[in-house]
Amino acid sequence: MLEPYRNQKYDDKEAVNTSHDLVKIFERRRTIRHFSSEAPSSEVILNAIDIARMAPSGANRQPWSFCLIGSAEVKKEIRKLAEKEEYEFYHERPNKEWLKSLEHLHTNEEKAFLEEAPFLIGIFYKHYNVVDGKKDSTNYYAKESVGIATGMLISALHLSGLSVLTYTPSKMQFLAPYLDRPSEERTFMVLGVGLPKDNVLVPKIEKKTMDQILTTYLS
Ligand code: IYR
Repeated sequence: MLEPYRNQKYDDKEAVNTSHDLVKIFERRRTIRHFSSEAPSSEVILNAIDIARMAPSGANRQPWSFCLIGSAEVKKEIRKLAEKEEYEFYHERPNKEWLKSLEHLHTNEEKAFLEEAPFLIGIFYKHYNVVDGKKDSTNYYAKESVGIATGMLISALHLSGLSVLTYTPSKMQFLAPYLDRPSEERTFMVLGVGLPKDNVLVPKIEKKTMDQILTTYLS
């Protein structure tokens, strides 16, 4: 079945102006690690997840699910479980090359932001679907699809004025069982979401330039 495509129409000038404005807005996107205790409205976050839901996915299987966490008790437990994994990552089975690459980010096993961020979003994906306890169908490109949805989620949060910390726990297996996720779900990422703490500092980093990342074949 087909239906009419009702996309947003812009004239060329509007499109160019909008794209320039968006570049300026996205140039300011940064990962922050210290959140204000002032909590944004959960409505903004729910709408951002609603936007992520519109992401393209392999065979439109939409292999993602999201957990929105605001409970202090749940955040505290996630911090405890995460810090246990991170302690191992930083101290018990350190990969020297990896740790060296992280130095400029000043990260360590302490994950206070998991409690300080007013909201956490757990993002999960599944390679297959289960119906009545049995494997029912395959999801294609599940990781790529959830990656796109996560990008749209981060963009929507940023455009709504919220700041995000993309957290990839060193070992993620602890989260899905703690949140009682179905066994076919794998953790993709955790986002800390909120407003930045006053005068928050971020690492001085460079983004690659367009020349470095883009090759054009335009004529
Ligand atoms: N999960 C660890 C280590 C870490 C890994 C990457 I890749 C980063 O970009 C940052 C940190 C941690 O969160 O500390």
